[in-house]
Amino acid sequence: VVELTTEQLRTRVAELLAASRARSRALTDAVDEADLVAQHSPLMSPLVWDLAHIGSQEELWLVRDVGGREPLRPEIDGLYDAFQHSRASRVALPLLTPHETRAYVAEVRDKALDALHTSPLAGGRRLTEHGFAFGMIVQHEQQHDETMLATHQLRAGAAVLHAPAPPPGRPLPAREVLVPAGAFSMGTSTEAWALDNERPGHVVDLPAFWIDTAPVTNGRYAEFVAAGGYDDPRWWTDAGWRHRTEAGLTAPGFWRRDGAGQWYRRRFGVVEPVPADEPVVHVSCHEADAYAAWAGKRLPTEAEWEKAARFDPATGRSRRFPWGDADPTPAHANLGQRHLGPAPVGAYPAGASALGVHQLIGDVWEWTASGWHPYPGFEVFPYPEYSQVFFGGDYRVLRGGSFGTDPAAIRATFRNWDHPVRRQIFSGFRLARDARSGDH
Ligand code: AVJ
Ligand code: FE
Repeated sequence: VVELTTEQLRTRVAELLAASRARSRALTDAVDEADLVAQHSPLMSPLVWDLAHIGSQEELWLVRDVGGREPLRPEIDGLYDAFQHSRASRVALPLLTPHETRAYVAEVRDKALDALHTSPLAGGRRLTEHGFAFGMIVQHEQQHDETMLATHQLRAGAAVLHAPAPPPGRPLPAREVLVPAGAFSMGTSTEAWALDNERPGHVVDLPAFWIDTAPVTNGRYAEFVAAGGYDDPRWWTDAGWRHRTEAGLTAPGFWRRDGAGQWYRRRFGVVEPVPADEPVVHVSCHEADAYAAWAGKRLPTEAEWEKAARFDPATGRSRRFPWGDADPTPAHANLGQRHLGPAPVGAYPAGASALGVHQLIGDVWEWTASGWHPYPGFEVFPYPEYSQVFFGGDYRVLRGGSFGTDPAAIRATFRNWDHPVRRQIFSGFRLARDARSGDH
């Protein structure tokens, strides 16, 4: 990790804040006023709520806390508190209009930049050490930008977002690799902007296991559908089968079959044939578990995922990213909404891990077998509502980020979580299996 001077750190933070705001603006300027305030799905907030909530969190942490300023509009705090109102109910609140929202977030940003230029980013409070509070707010805005992208996917009507196609796929040398038994370092105590749930770094000892070099593709997943996988309770957990039945699941989200049996998908307003070689996306954890059972494998635990991503057998060290310690570039991974979908398998050879596992970062969030729990030695920082209040709930961990995740909001230690029924997120999965003695 390169050490920056305070002035370099301020410049870097200002760039990242500007980039996240450009993304928020692109996602909200793409649609008209009626679309901004509409409820596109009961699972999602109106886009104008996300935008004002981004401003509200920035005001809370950067303007009031770090900057020590008085509230700009204290009367709106409750409207944009995610814990006070469910996503489905936000459309009925007396929200700021799109015009008021844009003025509010711009005013907050001015004051946040004042705070950036006056706050000591070293030798002061833990909250601002290495610019943590600013990094947290950059990540928060980017997380909501991914959520807004998911809202765009649920929105009916013609396409409003456009992006070039991802790079082409290439054959991989192997379908799975053996991860040797042994200890590795999981999580982090040194990554400056890592969130509380990624800490502290700790040693985890794992038996040997096999992991797929790529996420499960549409083509493979379609074989499970064609084999009657959705109608065979043998492959589903009890909770999964109940959900599959109640929700009437028959295929991944946004898939439709024509009279000739060809699968089509609707993505950001465009209908096209489902490409066989891209990672499957918009599957729930229950569907991932069912596919894995049908395929005779299982989902990796999050520890297995992280070891496959970070462990370098040549040095015994854990890397920041699969390819090494350098921040992601467009050659490493499909991130940052540069493309509006996952890339075909093999599209990012430069992003492979030391063990030869591809596309761990970007493309699709990967469901794991692990529930949402704190690491040993976990400490809340800086507030319990980010991670802690969800520990032990009905959640599964997802890893790696998607094409909709910004590089600033993903690391090989980053942990996401969601309910196992959810599939409006950009979720896919890869498979693992136990090693037997003698495997090599
Ligand atoms: C980490 C993606 C589960 O969106 O619910 C945003 C991130 N937390 N605002 C979410 C978050 C507060 C969070 N996830
Ligand atoms: Fe939030």
